[in-house]
Amino acid sequence: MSEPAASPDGVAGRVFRGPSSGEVARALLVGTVGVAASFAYAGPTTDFVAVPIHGWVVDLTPGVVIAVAIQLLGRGSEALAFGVALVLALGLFGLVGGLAPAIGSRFGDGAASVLVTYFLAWAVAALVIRAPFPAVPPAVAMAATVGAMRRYGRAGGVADAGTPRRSVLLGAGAAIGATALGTAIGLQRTSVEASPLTAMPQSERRAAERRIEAARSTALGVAGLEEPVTEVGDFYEVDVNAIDPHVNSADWSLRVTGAVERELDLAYGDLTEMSPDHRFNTLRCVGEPLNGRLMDNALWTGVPASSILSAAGPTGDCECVMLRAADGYYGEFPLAALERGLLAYGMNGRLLPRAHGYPLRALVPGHWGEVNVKWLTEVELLEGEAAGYWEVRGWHGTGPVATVAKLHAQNRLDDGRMQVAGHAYAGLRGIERVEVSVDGGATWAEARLSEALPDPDTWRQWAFEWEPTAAAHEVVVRAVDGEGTRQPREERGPFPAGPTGWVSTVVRP
Ligand SMILES: Nc1nc2c(c(=O)[nH]1)N[C@H]1C(S)=C(S)[C@@H](COP(=O)(O)O)O[C@H]1N2
Ligand SMILES: [Mo]
Repeated sequence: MSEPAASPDGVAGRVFRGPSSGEVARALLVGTVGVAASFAYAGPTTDFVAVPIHGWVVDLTPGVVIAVAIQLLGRGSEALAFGVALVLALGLFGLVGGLAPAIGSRFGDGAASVLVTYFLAWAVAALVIRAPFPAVPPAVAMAATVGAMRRYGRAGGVADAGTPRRSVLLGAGAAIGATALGTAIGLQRTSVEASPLTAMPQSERRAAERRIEAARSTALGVAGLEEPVTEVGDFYEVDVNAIDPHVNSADWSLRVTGAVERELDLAYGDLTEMSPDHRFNTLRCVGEPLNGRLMDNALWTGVPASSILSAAGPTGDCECVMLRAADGYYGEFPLAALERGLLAYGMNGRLLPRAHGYPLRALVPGHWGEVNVKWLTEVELLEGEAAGYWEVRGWHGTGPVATVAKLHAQNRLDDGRMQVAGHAYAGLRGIERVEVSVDGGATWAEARLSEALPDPDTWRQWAFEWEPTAAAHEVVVRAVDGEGTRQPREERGPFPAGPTGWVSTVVRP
């Protein structure tokens, strides 16, 4: 027998046996060290072994399950998917940590176990990450752990019948230590790469700030109501990633391909050199609940998509376009909508933050959030219709947004009146008025509206005050868009085409 420490469970030598608890614990320790080392090396990037696994988890999960998870858990559904990916990564490396020493021991001494661990771990990691080099750190760390355990085991430590508690404590301590160290180093690595610099040419920044200030002054001054311009840190975030892509603008370019007279390949500098446009644009996610929080407004800086499209010269018949992104996401919609759009590299007077699509995203006025592709890499002019990422999964979110009036603030005023308020949004149709009922829909009155922002695809604040006459008022609110069409009353959930109905709430004075 080449096993140095006699098997404590005394079953060695039988033909079939499952792993002992000690072997499972050792395998898990090796796996933990591997995952931690991968994160220490890669940080939250696609070179971290759990990230591609997360992509598989998302791809293999049926669209309906994802839709339900998003509705039930919101962003928690991403954390859940990433948690599953981490467990799978740990299981995969743990399997290597369990199998490799067993295979190695057939070849004799401890050195063989270390080598087999290294090569097996490297091969598995390289296959998952699809790159040879980022697979080296976890493989080295796992091989070293196997080596250390054999050495320590021979010296009478790990899994020796004499001191099981001590070895368990040591192993658990090693796993916790490796995780803490790997996490600390990995997080350090992102801050080196740094969030996109806050730099934006001074003159542009000032121009943006003047507009934002003017827009802020349109607020109705309601306590507890979101501002007309959302702060970058408060702006909702929806995407398919557990870890957003890290795009370096120096190696990035925007390609314009497909049915065009001339294909283009534009560097970051080519875009920022063009004369910029600043536009307010409200975004709303098709997957949000009726009175949800996935609707926000910002000032975006960039170049009109029309100038880039006309330089390429579209020739296709379908009048449709596919936008593709660095995270593998893609969205298809009518070319005419993109022609009104902005290719933005700035948000509220700063460079676009990574979470919102650095270095470049599309803003498609009047359309649901999902076609406002972040981390944009390619604009493909199509010859025929195609389905985007969410359409493949059953959603219908590439068209114009639905009209909505939300109710997000409720106040008792000093003079005894009650106040309700929110934002109303109808995409490019604009908001003509907001109607409020305080008797469950029997009678209606018109709410106050904030002055419209200078750009068309924007929300407006509304507020309504009244003297309470009952112990409870059922308040209902509905918007009328700029074409005179009232928000439909029929109640439907977000899947597949966005929520409909009138927001209502009971106010007790
Ligand atoms: N590349 C990429 N772009 C994307 C997405 C994505 O997952 N990947 N999600 C879309 C969806 S569903 C919405 S609602 C908006 C949200 O933009 P925000 O995160 O800046 O608010 O981005 C869209 N653009
Ligand atoms: Mo969305």
